[in-house]
Amino acid sequence: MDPIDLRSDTLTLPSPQMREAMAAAELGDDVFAEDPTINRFQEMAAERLGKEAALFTSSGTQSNLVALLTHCGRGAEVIVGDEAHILFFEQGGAWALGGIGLRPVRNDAKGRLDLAEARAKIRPDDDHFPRTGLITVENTHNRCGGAVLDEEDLASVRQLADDHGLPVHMDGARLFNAAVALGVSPASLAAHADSVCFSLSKGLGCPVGSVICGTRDFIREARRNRKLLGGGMRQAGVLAAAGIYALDNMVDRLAEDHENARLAADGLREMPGVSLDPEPQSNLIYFSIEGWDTGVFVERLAEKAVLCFDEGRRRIRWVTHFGIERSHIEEALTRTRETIAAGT
Ligand code: TLP
Repeated sequence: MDPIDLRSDTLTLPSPQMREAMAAAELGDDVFAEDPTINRFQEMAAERLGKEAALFTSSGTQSNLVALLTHCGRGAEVIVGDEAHILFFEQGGAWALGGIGLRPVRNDAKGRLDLAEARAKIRPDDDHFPRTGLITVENTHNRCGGAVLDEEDLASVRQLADDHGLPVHMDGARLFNAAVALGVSPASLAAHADSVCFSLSKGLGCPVGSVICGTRDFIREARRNRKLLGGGMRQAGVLAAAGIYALDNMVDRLAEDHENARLAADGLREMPGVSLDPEPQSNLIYFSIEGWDTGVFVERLAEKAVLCFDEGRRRIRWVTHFGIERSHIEEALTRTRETIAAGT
C-alpha cells in the first residue's frame, strides 16, 4: 500500500523544476549582502506583500521570534491569540530568549482575536505594569482549523492597534492560502500589519525557508536580530531560488489543495461518528470521531498507510498539499471507511 502522508504541508518535496532552479542559482555570501539570488528573492517577496523590504529566514519559528524581538524590548508584552502557533508551538522563544511576555487573548472559532478582551488586556501606562508592545494575528489560523481572516477581520485589529499606537505582526505562515481562498492579493491582507512573515516550506513546496516583510528600517533591525539568533545566511541563494520559483509557479495551485480539502471533508462528513471541527476553509481539515481514542484511530490509519496527526484535543488533522492529488484523497477516504468499519 502506498503511503498517503497528510501529516503536514511541510512534507512537500521540491519538484524537478524547482530543483533545477536551485541548481542554477547564482550565489554569494549573504552576510556581506552579496548573494544575488537572496537579494532578488527578498525584493520579490517584499513587492508581493506590498512592503518596502524583506528578510529571508530559516523557518517560520525564526521569523516570528525575529519579528517579536524587533518590535519589542525586554519586559514588553505581546497580545497573542490563545490558539496561536507563537504561543503553542514555538517553545515560548519570546520568553526564553527575548524576555518578552506573551499575553493570550481568546481566539474565536474563526481564528479572530476577541477584540474586547484584547482591548482590556492592553496595558495602561502605569509604573506597575509591563508595556504592551505588539499585537499578533495568524492567517490562516492553524489551530482554528485553517481559518481564513479576511480584510475586515484584519482591519478591525489594525484599528485597535492604531487606537493604542501599537504595531501589528502577522504570522502568515500560510498567507498565500488565505489570499487564494479569498481571491484577493496577499498584499491586501498584509496591508493591515506592520510586519508579515510567510513560509516557503509549507504549501509553496520549498525545502526550507520563511521570509519577514516590513519597512526598510524594520528589516534592517530584523537582520541584526536574525544574526543574534545565529541565523546569518551565507550562500543560501540555493534556497532562495526555490522561493523565487515558488512565488512564480506554486501560488495559484494552492486552490487545488483547498479543493482536495473540501473533497476530504465531504467524504469524512458521511462517515459514522465523524464531525468536522470546524468546516475547512483552506488546506487544513480537523475532525473528531466519536467512540474512538484519537491516538488509536491515528495508529489504525497508519497501519493502512494513511498518515495524519493526532492533535491531542480529541481532534485529528489532515493537511492537503503539493504531491497529494484528488486520487490520494479518494483512496485515503476508502481506507478510513475500512478502518471505521473494522471497529476499535
Ligand atoms: N506549523 C507546523 C507545526 O509546527 C505544527 C504544522 O505542521 O502546521 N506559524 C504557523 C501558523 C505554523 O503552522 C507553523 C508551522 C509555523 C508558524 C512555524 O513554521 P516552521 O515549522 O517553519 O518553524
